[in-house]
Amino acid sequence: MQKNAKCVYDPLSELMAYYSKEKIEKAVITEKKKLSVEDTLKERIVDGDKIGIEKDLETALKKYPALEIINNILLDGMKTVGDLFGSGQMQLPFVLQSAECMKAAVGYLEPYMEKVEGESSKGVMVLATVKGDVHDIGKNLVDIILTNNGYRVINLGIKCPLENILNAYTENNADVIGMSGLLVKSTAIMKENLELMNEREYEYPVILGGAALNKRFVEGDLRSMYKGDVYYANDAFDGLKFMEFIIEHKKKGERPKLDVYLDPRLKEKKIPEKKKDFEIIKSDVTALNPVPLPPFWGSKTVEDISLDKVYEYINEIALFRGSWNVYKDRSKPDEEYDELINTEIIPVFNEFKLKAKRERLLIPKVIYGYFPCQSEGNDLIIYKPKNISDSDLYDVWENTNCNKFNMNNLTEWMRFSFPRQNTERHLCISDFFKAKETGIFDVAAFQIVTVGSRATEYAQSLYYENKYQEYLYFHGLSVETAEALAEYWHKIIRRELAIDDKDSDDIKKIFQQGYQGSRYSFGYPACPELEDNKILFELLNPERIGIILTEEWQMVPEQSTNAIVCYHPEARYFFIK
Ligand code: B1M
Repeated sequence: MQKNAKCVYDPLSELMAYYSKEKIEKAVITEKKKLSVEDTLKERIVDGDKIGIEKDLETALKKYPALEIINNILLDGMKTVGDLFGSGQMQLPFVLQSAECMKAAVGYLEPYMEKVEGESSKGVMVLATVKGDVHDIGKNLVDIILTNNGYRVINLGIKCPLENILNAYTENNADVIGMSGLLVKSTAIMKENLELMNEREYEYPVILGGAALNKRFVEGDLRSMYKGDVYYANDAFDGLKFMEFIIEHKKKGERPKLDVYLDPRLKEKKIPEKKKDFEIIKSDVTALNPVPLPPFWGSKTVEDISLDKVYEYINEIALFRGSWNVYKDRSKPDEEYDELINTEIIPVFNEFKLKAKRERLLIPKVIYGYFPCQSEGNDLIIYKPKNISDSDLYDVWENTNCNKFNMNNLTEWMRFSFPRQNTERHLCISDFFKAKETGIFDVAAFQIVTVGSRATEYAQSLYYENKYQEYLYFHGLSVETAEALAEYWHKIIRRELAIDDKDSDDIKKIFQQGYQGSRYSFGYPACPELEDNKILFELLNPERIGIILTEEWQMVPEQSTNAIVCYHPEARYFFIK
């Protein structure tokens, strides 16, 4: 039997119920209605109401075998949950609450079933985040939704080589392969995996999902090259929809007829003429700007940072909509959404912030520094003092006369090569720094921030304890706190460079670059190469605050982010196409 099958008291549900007048009223109505046990159980699943569900399950067991309760009653409830989610009437955190309830109910019924491994499931998916990618949550959400809709999921975890996926597929007599990944590079890995499967003449059905994918790439390009069937899932419920579709056809012994997706916009789109080499021009970014003087050169670590201060920089829209997936339904009045945010979401937000602080689940740490630099074409050269010892290098460079840098006392240390736009303003990050030929030394700031490994461990523990809703809430809070720390530290850097007089007083405007300069994270559109993390790590040595780099250039702990900070007044976000 599952550890948490007995459901007595759940503080989070209690808290949410406390704030959810609507639910309390509903509970009273339900009581009055005296529903049948079948309807009561269904309603419990839809409401995610697991406390005391054993009593109803006991009643149902007098009428039906356990497996029938699962297949005919509980799964029916989950189907309603899926429909409500699909039509925008139910938000992801509440879907997860339902899934938790489903898991607890199934856990309770398990001892009553004669279990033959795999026999009771509707189908089997082998699911993994692909090689080189450490993102967990998207894949885990897919696992939760499929598992609690009657499918068996073999979750192989992150950074998974194709060989492991194929072995698990055979060993478990699976029906579908599911691959997930958040990085742009992961889309290439997925393609490579399908090519290898072609070579070996495997035609297994494959569902792909993750932020860097899109329908045109998967159901256009990949579908036309892969000999088996491949589907693009935009979210976890799409994954469920395709799983159902595949199994349905498999049962009938037929292969579905699938169209190759053609992007309608492509028909009209004119292919831009490629610029000839001599036409590639430098941008018109001014070089007349004054260079600010940083308070120190070199780098330092900062560990005693107030979490409350960091919380002030959390972008609530990114957290509520992006990470927690609580969206506005356009067909409904704004007031309804505001009510949901104020009565359900904000109290949860406040509760989790307190919990993280009280239990030291999020520990902000920063490493940052200011370095003399010059640009050379698309390159940014970072200098260090000549003859500096290794032990002094990764520290504040004491006794460095800030005003007297010249080629006699500096030597080239690192070099970033940034790409340049081949349209629009032909921008390149290096344009925001003084060119080498001017003889002037400029200042580049770099920062790496983290909220620590305890955040990852705690999020994982919630997932393994089947506390799905808390998992989503806490994971979202932890990643958005890392992002908030980056925003906060960028503010400190602007203050230290004395350019913060341009800062907006409105935090929402700060999130839209309401300040002078720009913070560019490696892997984002203006500097898309994740490999640049390697140079940054040599520059700052963030192992000093417990951050390491994987061989695929991702940072561990997961809740970490880095950036180059440009103070130049014309530095704004831009895209390299
Ligand atoms: Co960053 N990040 N991030 N980030 N981040 C991305 C992933 C990025 C795409 C943003 C962008 O460029 N627009 C970009 C990667 C681009 C690239 O590959 N070059 C990026 C980058 C560059 C980075 C850093 C490298 C930046 C830096 O510091 N230099 C850095 C790396 C961190 C590290 O190494 N540890 C970084 C850091 C961070 C934060 C820590 C601040 C934070 C957390 C990251 C994390 O989750 N581990 C963060 C966030 C929040 C994002 C975005 C905005 C959101 C990611 C997320 O958590 N989504 C993201 C951009 C975006 O997605 N719009 C971005 C919520 C999650 C539940 O969704 O995993 O997509 P997702 O799963 C969904 C669906 O995709 C689908 O269902 C799920 C649920 O509905 N799905 C499937 C997924 N798999 C499926 C499989 C299926 C079916 C459906 O069937 C098999």
